[in-house]
Amino acid sequence: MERLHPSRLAALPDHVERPRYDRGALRAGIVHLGVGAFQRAHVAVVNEAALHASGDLRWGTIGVSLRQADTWNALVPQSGLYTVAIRDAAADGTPRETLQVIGNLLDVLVAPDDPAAVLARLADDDTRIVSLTITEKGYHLDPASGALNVLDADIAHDLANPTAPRTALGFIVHAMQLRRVRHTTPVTLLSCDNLPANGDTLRSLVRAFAMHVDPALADWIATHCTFPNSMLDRIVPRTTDADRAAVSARLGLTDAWPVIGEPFLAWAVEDRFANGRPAWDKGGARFVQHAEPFEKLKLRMVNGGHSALAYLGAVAGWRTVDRAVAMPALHRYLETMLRDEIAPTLLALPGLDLNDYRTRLLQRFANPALQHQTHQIAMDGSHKLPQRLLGTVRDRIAAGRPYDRLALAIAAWVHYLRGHDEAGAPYAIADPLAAALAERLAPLAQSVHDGVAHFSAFAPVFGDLGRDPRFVSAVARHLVALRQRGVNATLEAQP
Ligand code: CS2
Repeated sequence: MERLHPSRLAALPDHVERPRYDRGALRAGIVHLGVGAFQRAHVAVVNEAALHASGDLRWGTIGVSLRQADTWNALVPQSGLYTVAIRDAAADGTPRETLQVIGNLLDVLVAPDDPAAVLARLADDDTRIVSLTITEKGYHLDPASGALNVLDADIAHDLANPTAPRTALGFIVHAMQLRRVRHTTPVTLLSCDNLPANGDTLRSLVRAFAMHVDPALADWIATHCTFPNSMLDRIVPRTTDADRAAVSARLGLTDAWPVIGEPFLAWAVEDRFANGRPAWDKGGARFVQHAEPFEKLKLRMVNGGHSALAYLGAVAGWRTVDRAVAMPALHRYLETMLRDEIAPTLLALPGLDLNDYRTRLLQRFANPALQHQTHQIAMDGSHKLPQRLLGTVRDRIAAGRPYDRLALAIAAWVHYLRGHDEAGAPYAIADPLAAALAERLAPLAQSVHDGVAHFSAFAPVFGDLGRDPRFVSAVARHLVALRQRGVNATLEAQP
């Protein structure tokens, strides 16, 4: 089969959507750091719709891979084209899929191979928006406080190496220095990651880093850059070789790296752009004044629900999200936790019916066409749990309300960290703090209660929550149940 390529678009089957704008005239107004599956199945899809609807050709994207050349290898021979496959199942279970070839990714840069090219791009006058999907751990922050981790080896490296940084923060700050000395135009720095107040967080991390470089630079950034907060939502599982083969067969052309997503898409972004923006509202985004209520809703319901389900499911051997949520005891547990413990902590959003939102969310999790792996969601728990579950627990404690099911989800994380499922099958713990977590877990061998107390005294993740004896007891009680009775029986015993 021939490769997907601009010269072969006419050969695609009619049902495949494709770029209808003049790709040759597209300028690169956006540089996206972390050009992974999520950006390609979400941000780029919205951007594509905006290009079609507005015809404003300033908003092509240069993608940057911060670590590996795999995206470059796959997409450069395709001149940046790739397919988004949106999948679900009809009411009778028949799988459905729509395919769209996306054209707004103009090039991919691999940061470790050519950091100078990335810096030059970020400093270019054409670059009006720098967006990021670098995952939680990509921010090199202390997960509980959100402060820059100045002890981090990569951050230390980047402070000392302005021409060859490794981290997104290093690239951004050193590129802003170039913009400053060249009097380049203002730029929007847009975090699209699952962090609370992601824009404010990015701003304070950039500022902390810039202060180490040059306080005058920190001031320049404060006056020339904006950092809108945003909430993005779409479930995007990792692409498998079977996905590549199936999508390529339907295209009649080989796509080395299509991305898979669910039909649902949401994006609420604060309308504070320093130097223009695409008409993303034409593609399903919503420009808002304050993103916080949207973000809390999403981080706590979608991601909190996901993480709870992922740890319980992975330990029980339920490998995919749809399989796990089909287990009656887990479904009931999740529904109750979302309704009774999470929803009451959310901020009011006019027009939002939380019951509908929850029902829809459980349907999204049940999508059988995604095959979303519980182990994929389970990774990096130390950087996810603070905003997904622990903040909710804190709010429940402050309100004097029960949080028993949330405590069970946290116990499931601790249980997951033992590194094998209930059938004894081992798995690796993928987490930047894995070594520290393992050390913290050691006392569990002697006493569950003392072990959980020691574990939850780990301030980078738990902040001061570990000092609450009732929290410690609740997590310990659930952990004993999970160890002794297993996941399913523990869930079945939930009131
Ligand atoms: C998931 C998210 O992998 C994970 O941790 O919870 O990627 C989730 O699928 C998205 O945030 C949904 O918008």
